[in-house]
Amino acid sequence: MVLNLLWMFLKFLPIITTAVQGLRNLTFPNNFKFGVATSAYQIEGAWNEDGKGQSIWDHYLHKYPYLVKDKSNGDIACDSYHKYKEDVKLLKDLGVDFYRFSIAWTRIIPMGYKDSGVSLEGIEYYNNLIDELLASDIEPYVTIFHWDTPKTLEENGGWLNNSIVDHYVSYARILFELYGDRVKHWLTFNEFSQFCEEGYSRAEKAPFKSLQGIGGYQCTHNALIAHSRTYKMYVEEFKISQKGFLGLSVDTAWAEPKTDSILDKLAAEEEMLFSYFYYLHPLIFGDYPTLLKMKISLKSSVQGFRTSRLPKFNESEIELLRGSFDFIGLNHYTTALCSWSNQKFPVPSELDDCGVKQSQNTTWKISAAPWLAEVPWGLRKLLVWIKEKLNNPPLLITENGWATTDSNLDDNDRMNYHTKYLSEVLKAIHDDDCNVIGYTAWTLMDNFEWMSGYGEKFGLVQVDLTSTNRTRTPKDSFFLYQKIIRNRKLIE
Ligand code: GBH
Repeated sequence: MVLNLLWMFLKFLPIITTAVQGLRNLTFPNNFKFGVATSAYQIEGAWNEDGKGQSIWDHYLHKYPYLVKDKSNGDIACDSYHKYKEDVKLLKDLGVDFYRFSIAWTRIIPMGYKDSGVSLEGIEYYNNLIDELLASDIEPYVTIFHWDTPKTLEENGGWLNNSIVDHYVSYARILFELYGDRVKHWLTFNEFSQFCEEGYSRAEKAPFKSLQGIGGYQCTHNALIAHSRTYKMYVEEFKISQKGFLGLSVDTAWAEPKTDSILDKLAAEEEMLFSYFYYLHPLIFGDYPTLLKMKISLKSSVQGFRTSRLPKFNESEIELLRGSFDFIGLNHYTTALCSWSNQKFPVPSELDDCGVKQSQNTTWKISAAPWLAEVPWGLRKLLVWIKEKLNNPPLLITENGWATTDSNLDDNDRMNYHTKYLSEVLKAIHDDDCNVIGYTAWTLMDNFEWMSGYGEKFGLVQVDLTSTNRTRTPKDSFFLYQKIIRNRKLIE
């Protein structure tokens, strides 16, 4: 009898534990952090106030306004330079653990150059913002560079000229000295691919250069070195006293094979190599992936270049790069289907070097941004890929969000998107043992969406662009996220 009961109990045990597990799956680990992100040019405005110098975005969008879909720019944007206190109130109400924002280099050092003098008003602005955040129990997570290169440095070649590394490192030093007592999480760069390949190879972002197959690689090379030197400086001079962590944000879509065929699987791998492994491999193993080096070098020689279009790291740079982070930031929005392309890309070009064609499944829901399709399972696959290929680094999702054309308060699509993507994060944590330490929604409020102007809205908060007051009103997604954060649990 007793034995029978015991037997019954043992038989039920798995059922009981699955139920518990199912429940546990909706819950985020205790130390998991929630935040929202913005960037300086997209929200601050006040482009020429209080001695701020010009960035390439100020300069080029004034010079070529027609490049932006609605001919707008970030001159005023959400006016956060003047309204930061209101922003922090919203953040407090939202209940986030941290706020990821970026510092405008030209507010701190108007002329950009090392030793060219700082702006006290600019310094004061971020002091105030940081203090306001801390007073509200919100941790500042600071992006040192979100694409707004000082115009003066661009006149000297910008990220194509390796002398920018010194200027960047000394700018970063100033930030650690000024704010490191209160800022414990730093991101050196936001998305190499966007300001490098789009900025210097494809002329799709400032400074609108089109050195295809060359510019993007050179820019990335210099930025990677700048990152690793900044990490070394932080570790050697600041980390022990300030006790902070330094990482960077790299973006990638998940590359899914278009069909089950071996060829499509290889194409998807190739896409991951060029869009992601390329940037992360040096930081983990010290150098670019061998396959990438071989392919670009081979193509370069066939094309008549005397050396590879992909620059080489020397021994000391490799030494500096290897392991140069405390955590990795991931910006992720969508998934692309991959197959080999028979399309003629320009030669040379990064697209040609990779050679993969991307498409979307016709059944996927597409956002107001045509590149952004809702494919939640892609995030889980990507997180597992990162765990396996990059030795399971501490991974902070630094951006994830959904675009709409309107800024209606009942934003169901955005609520669905965040819920679905967060549930894939939970599966990756609980079922796949991925080391995901936090999640950041892009973005706090509707703002200047680069070449799409104000037409694509990613915000949890609506901003009335017609009022000089830039009135902020939380959308439904704001309250959903608030609830998720408060319960540390997804709402079924
Ligand atoms: C982020 O980049 C940025 O960090 C942020 O500033 C921005 O506001 C946010 O995204 C929303 O866009 O398929 O050729 O049309 C996102 C990076 C931008 C990468 C779009 C893929 C597709 C271009 N993504 N891009 S294309």
